[in-house]
Amino acid sequence: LGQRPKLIWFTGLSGSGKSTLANATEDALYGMGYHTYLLDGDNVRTGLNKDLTFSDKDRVENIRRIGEVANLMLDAGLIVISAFISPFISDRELIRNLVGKDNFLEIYLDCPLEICEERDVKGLYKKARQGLIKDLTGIGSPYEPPLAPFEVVHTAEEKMEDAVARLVEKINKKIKI
Ligand code: GGZ
Repeated sequence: LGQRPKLIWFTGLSGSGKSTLANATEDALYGMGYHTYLLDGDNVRTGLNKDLTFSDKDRVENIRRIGEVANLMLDAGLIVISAFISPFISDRELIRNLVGKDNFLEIYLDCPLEICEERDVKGLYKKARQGLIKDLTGIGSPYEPPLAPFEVVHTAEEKMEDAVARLVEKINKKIKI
């Protein structure tokens, strides 16, 4: 394959735009001829990880398994894109070390909690405020932002198309041969 395998790791709060941006980034890279695969909650938390909850312990296991699967996909030569909250620095560092520092492109979707809460696509924040969900990230469970990500997107400020164009240009430099 004419590509250098990389793991493009989106991290951020629920509602920060991970799925949207990850999907658009995958579409763009696929359109450029790259062989990609997108891992997200829709295909992982419903299948491989359907036994896991949102306790700290299960989030750690969720991310560990995703890292191992992504690592196999890198072995197969793919450009792997992932979109999980992945709230803990230590778990993301484990994956960085697992796949190799140069292969891990961490992208932080920096979006104020208030904005994520306003968007509340699935009504999870409302439920958390009502006390119906105890462990929602940002309310009852912590989120630890990356200290030195490959790239940051301020999703409340930047237009999605602009962010995708910027990301794709920067990613392309790392994956092209
Ligand atoms: C966080 C939750 C929770 C709780 C359900 N905390 O925005 P969404 O809805 O569509 O995506 C979120 C998804 C988070 O799963 P991850 O596997 O990415 O999380 S982690 O990396 O922390 O393991 C959210 C939904 O699941 N969701 N309950 N309590 N997100």
